[in-house]
Amino acid sequence: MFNDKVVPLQLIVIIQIYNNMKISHIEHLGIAVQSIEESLPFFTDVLGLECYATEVVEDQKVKTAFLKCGEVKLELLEPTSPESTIQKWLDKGNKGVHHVAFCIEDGVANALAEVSEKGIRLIDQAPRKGAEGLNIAFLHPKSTCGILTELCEHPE
Ligand code: CMX
Repeated sequence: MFNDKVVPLQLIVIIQIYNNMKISHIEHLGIAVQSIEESLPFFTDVLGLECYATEVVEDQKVKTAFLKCGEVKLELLEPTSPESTIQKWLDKGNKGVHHVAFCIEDGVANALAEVSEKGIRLIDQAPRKGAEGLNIAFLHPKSTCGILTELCEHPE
């Protein structure tokens, strides 16, 4: 039988184990655009941000352009195919912020196991490679307050 002082301490330890995931910052905001070429001048010429890289992510059927805004990046996403999830999202009349990506300090795989345990619907069952070589995994917006959520980590 635990006494009054020991029980709360044990509860704290259990809560800390259960809330293991550590988010250091928002890694990037994914912004869907029909054309990077047409959209980029707003971000560079009006907001004064620097586009430091572009990359085609074949398996996601997107072309990306990255801009730095302090510690947070903006990732412009242009569909490269009618089958792209981005094209489908745009075709439904959506545009602008498409997803929010959080940087996980202690492993996307651990975070996936933890959020899955908490009832969150996973899109990716395991981390995979994303743009800029990050390990990434998406959570379904239907279980994340309507926000398509990406967990990511820099590879070791
Ligand atoms: N934000 C919020 N809700 C979204 C969404 C988004 N970006 N995309 C889709 N949804 C919602 C839809 O509105 C829809 O809701 P309703 O049923 O109420 O209408 C529901 O999710 C299902 O959407 P859908 O149009 O039927 O699309 P799918 O189920 O085929 O796909 C999703 C949705 C999120 C599973 C798919 O887009 C996905 O797997 N996304 C992760 C990968 C990705 O986005 N890749 C592109 C970026 C790559 C990169 O950053 O490198």
